[in-house]
Amino acid sequence: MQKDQKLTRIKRLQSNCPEMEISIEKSVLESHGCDWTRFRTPDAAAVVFPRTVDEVAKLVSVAMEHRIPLVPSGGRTGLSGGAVAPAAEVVVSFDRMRRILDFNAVDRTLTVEPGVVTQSVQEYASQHNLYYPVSFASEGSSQVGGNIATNAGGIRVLRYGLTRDQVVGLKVVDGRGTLIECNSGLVKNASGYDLRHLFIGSEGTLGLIVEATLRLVDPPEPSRVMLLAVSGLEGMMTVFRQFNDALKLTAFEFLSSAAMSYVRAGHDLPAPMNTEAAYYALLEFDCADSRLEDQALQCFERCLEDGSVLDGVISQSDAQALDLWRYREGISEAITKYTPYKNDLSVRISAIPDYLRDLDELAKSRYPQYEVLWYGHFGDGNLHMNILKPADMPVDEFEKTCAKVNPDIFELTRAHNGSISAEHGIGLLKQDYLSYTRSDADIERMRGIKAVFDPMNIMNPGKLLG
Ligand code: 2HG
Ligand code: ZN
Repeated sequence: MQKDQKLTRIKRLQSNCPEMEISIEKSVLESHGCDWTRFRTPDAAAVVFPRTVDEVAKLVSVAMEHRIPLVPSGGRTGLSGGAVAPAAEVVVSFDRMRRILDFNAVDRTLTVEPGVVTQSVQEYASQHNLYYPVSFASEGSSQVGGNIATNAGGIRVLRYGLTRDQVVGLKVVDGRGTLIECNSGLVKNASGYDLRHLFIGSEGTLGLIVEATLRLVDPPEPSRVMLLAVSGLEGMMTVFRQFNDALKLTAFEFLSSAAMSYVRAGHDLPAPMNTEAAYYALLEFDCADSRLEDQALQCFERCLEDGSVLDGVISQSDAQALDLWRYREGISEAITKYTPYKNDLSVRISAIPDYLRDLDELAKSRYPQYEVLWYGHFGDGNLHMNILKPADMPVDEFEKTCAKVNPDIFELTRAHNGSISAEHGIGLLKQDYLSYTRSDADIERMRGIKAVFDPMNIMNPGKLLG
């Protein structure tokens, strides 16, 4: 059945969009039919590579007429299955839409096509003595369109906000094939509902992002990075408060001792210091002069005295700062071979110690057979929970046993007023749990919004709202 469906879809595309590059090669279907999620098998009908906005609009009109489901695909670095095509969908890759369209030095904006890689935006900004602050480990392959569709976060959210906060203009082809232009790069625009923010974080379920105008900011001050061995979660909060009150933080990350062991083993990294601890904090702060460095060292001394910090190192050069960042940024890659089952959770920053303590107890009692790693963006309340698969266990069985505990994890998250997805999205993997964070009425409202922009349900169907 799925095979016939695929053939029909391919034929319809070939005859209606003769100008479009269409691939049905096995390797392309496999590579472009999925993201970094390991728990779903891709089975796309075809992958299309539009080159222009007109081609995208035409594609969507044809898809609407023939009810062809479309799955938008960027750098495919997502972790919730938002870019997986498991049911004979047509994948829309933006690999051929990678142009930088405009740089405006007065407005400090950069207008790009959706397939531009995040790191290219950062590099372009820095060549013009400006800065694009969205940063995360997969920035070398993730694309701007995907970042916007998932409202990507990363390591500098606490200073600069999420991708949402950088988008000042957006063009989207919605599920009706209509080009919608939002906000035109304006700083102020009090003319009613801001549709831009509906598309940001919509995971491709409302339309395809075809152009974005991004805000660039002043280059950051010279900074220092510290890696601290921390006594426990209360200690982590003390450290956060001390440093956050005294200095201008650009990042405050954390990792558990197990995460430290895996990242060291995976990347062959030396022990960062002599002392081992339950948790480590990695912080980055503006440090343009020795006065600020002194302040940081005073904070460090105070934390040593009150017992929250046991040991620590501070970078003395940019190269050392990058080396320290590897202990945090390298974790996800280092544990990929253990097919980790991931939950991406958030609570208010002040709630982290209580929440994480409860979660850790739950994990220990319900997953006694598994190793659970904690790391994440402490400074914005985002915890990444990674459960490692034992080598001899089949993936299906592992996924099922991990998922069994999800209702309890998410109930706990609800009790702490948190969210079941902080920055990775709902995608295919978390949709059964959406009601732990959003009310039934909210979900109905979202369905109503989807029907406005995508009445035929061809935009990434089966994702987010199911
Ligand atoms: C990170 O912060 C990424 O390193 C990946 O968001 C998180 O691997 C994860 O669960
Ligand atoms: Zn993260």
